Amino acid sequence: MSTTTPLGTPHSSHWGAFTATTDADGRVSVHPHPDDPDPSPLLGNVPVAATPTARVLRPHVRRGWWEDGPGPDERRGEDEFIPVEWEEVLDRLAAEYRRVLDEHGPTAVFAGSYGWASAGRFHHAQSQIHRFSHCLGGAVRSSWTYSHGVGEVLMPHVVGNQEPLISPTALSSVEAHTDLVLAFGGLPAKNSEVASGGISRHEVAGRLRGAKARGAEFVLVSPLRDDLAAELDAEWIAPVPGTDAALLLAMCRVLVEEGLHDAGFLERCCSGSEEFLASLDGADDGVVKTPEWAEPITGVPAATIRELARRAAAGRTMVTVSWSVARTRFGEQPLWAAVAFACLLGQIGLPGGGFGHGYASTGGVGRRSGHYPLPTLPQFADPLRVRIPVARIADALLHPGEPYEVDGRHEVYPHLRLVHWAGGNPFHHHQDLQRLRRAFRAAETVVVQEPFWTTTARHADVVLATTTTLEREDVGAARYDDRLIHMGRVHEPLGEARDDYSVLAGLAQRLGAGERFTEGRTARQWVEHLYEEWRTGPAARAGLTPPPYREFREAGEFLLPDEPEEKVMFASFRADPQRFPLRTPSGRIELHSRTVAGFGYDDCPGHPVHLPTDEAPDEEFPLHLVANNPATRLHSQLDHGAHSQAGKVAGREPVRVHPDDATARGLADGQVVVVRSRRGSCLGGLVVSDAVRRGVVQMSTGAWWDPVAGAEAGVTCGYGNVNVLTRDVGSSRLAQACTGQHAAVQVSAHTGPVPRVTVFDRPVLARPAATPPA
Ligand SMILES: Nc1nc2c(c(=O)[nH]1)N[C@H]1C(S)=C(S)[C@@H](COP(=O)(O)OP(=O)(O)OC[C@H]3O[C@@H](n4cnc5c(=O)[nH]c(N)nc54)[C@H](O)[C@@H]3O)O[C@H]1N2
Ligand SMILES: Nc1nc2c(c(=O)[nH]1)N[C@H]1C(S)=C(S)[C@@H](COP(=O)(O)OP(=O)(O)OC[C@H]3O[C@@H](n4cnc5c(=O)[nH]c(N)nc54)[C@H](O)[C@@H]3O)O[C@H]1N2
Ligand SMILES: [Mo]
Repeated sequence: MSTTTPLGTPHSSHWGAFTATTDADGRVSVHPHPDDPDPSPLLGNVPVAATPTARVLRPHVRRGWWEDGPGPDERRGEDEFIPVEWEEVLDRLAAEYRRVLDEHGPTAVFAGSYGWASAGRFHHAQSQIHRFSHCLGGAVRSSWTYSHGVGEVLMPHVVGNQEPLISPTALSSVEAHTDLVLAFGGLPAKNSEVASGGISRHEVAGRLRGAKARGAEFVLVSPLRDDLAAELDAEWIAPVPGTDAALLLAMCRVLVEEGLHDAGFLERCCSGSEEFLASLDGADDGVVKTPEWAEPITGVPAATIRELARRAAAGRTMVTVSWSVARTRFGEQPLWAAVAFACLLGQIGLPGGGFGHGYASTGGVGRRSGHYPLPTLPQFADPLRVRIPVARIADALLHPGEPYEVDGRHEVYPHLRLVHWAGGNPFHHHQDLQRLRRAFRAAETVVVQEPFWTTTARHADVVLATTTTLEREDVGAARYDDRLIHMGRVHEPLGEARDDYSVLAGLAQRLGAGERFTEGRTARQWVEHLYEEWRTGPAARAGLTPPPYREFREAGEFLLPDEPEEKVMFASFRADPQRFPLRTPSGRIELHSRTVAGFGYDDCPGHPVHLPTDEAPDEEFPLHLVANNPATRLHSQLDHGAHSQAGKVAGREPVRVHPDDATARGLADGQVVVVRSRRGSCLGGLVVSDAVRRGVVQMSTGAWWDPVAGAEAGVTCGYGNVNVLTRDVGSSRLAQACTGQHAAVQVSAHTGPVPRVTVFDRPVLARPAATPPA
């Protein structure tokens, strides 16, 4: 049942809207949305989803769990799988849920289930699993994100909310008004291809081009030259990774020393500037934060630092910090230092000026501010409200009952026994994967709903075969996008795959919550219901006039009007700080926060400082790894797709190093190398490039972890999952956020046979067991 226009079936993904056509042999082709000025090549990964490659085609259980029952198990991740019938696996899983809930209560269940899943408002996996667990009395969930976990915790202390990372000043305002875009971590074109929930018009590149055409200048501060499009002719400053705070503090001091700062703005709109300015003169540590002080730390000449500060003060400047710069150890500091620098410039609240956190980190940031409501699946209230910081999952599993600190609170990890994931891939996204494997082995039961045999699915006891979006009908929409897309069904589900909704409905029904979870609707009825509720309720109240569902389905989309005004972040606060105070204790921007200072954290004091990383390169691991988000796919999704595979080098994830570092190690372009860190090692395919700062190695996330091939080669991953190298430690006690962006590594030639990549093969299947144990 789908609307199929002559162009094909309208559909949507996190990396773009498209139409899909199917040929006589069932092969799917995708065609970008006709209104998209800059479609993403990531669309090229989609067709493989419709083939059986790497798909979970029916439910499976791990042999040890099926035969010996739940419990911590060293075989988890290496055991055989048994194909089973849906009804028997749901019966058995419901019994296990019952056991855990009856014996230990809902705090023994973890259903945080972090991950991007897929576009689509109803079938969104996290919404489904959260609704499901709320129906059962709740489960432990996670707070914040891997993306911008530092900003989510820090920004409320500094500016009173999360606006700088969710909806900063519109990019159109930057296009029209900014003289200098000062981009820490760059504005990588690759990242703006993606926006959570979908993006039907890719506009970032065009906006930046427009700014340049008007005469705006760009400075790229990043270890990688290609973090900003070459056409923007940026000046490239490449500091040592993890030293941006030192650079910014020195730039702050130059402004003050030379009288280039806006004392009036500090006076009217900021609090704690006395403490902050005194710290620049060494009040805390006796060290004056001059450019000469910053030069040996950052590797950027003092004269360049001084010049950069003056240039920023000479016109309308937008200071932007990518999310990645904070996805690091002590990542609170560069972000807070950038806010302080923008305060000294005094342009916050003016068109095209001030600061933003995450422009181009996705295509949605600065695009729209989310003015119009969207259809939304009600999740009920969380009756439990027990959360762990999202990137502390392995700590929680390994250290039940132990204390930890976060954002001024003393907390205790719950004892998690049943782990249930739908729509995320922790064996891609988490750090130190060998440690995560130990953590998953400590659980009693692991349930994973997945369309694909990801490494996470391979570490489960129960693998529930899930449909992809191509196999179901939904409404696609995102708060930063300008249309609702009717996502039609492109093909029948492969094998016995079921929608997350139907899987969870089956489980809820066995646990006595079926009626509450489903409200008596089929998936198809729910999609129409969500749309109609929205159409006649919030949409109508917002002055929108969308057509009835049937017409929407025929048309394939509904266009949202432009937002009434172009957003300038903190404009009203700037105009009248008394009348429109920020939601900070002082009502102003806090350059020094008494609240944060009161926590007494040496890893995040009360104002921005430079804290040297405790994962600094040394003799054994002399190179800085930058583990950024991948250009050729979204995270680990569809790594077996054509576009992602075309980007591999020697069949592995590419590893980029500077020519000098390659020569020093006798390495040549295209060869298979081993990248090692204190945690593990992985193979990769070498790319020698002067777009990388000397001393830096760049390897993107998202290659599936292949421990099998890796073991044969004497390494921890034979295919190139960078997270076997990264360190599992929080940013600080403040945010406890993901720090996966950096690690200290060494690169050397791989000697000996190159193992076959096995991660897209089906796992070892055991013959069906005669009878499951009672
Ligand atoms: N070292 C390092 N690590 C990082 C980062 C980094 O910068 N450096 N970045 C981090 C960031 S910012 C993020 S956001 C995370 C991303 O981490 P994730 O969001 O976990 O990564 P994805 O690969 O998108 O995982 C989504 C999974 O959901 C599955 N899926 C898709 N649709 C459906 C569906 O409808 N139902 C179900 N049940 N499953 C579905 C996909 O097959 C895939 O396995 O990674 C983080 N990891
Ligand atoms: N194609 C594609 N797009 C994506 C994603 C994807 O997987 N694929 N993932 C999406 C998601 S979930 C997110 S959260 C965003 C992530 O958005 P970001 O976090 O902004 O992206 P990254 O690619 O991780 O990092 C951007 C750049 O920061 C630079 N950088 C790293 N360390 C430092 C440092 O210490 N100092 C400075 N100055 N620069 C540094 C690196 O050179 C890196 O290329 O991307 C989104 N967009
Ligand atoms: Mo992210």
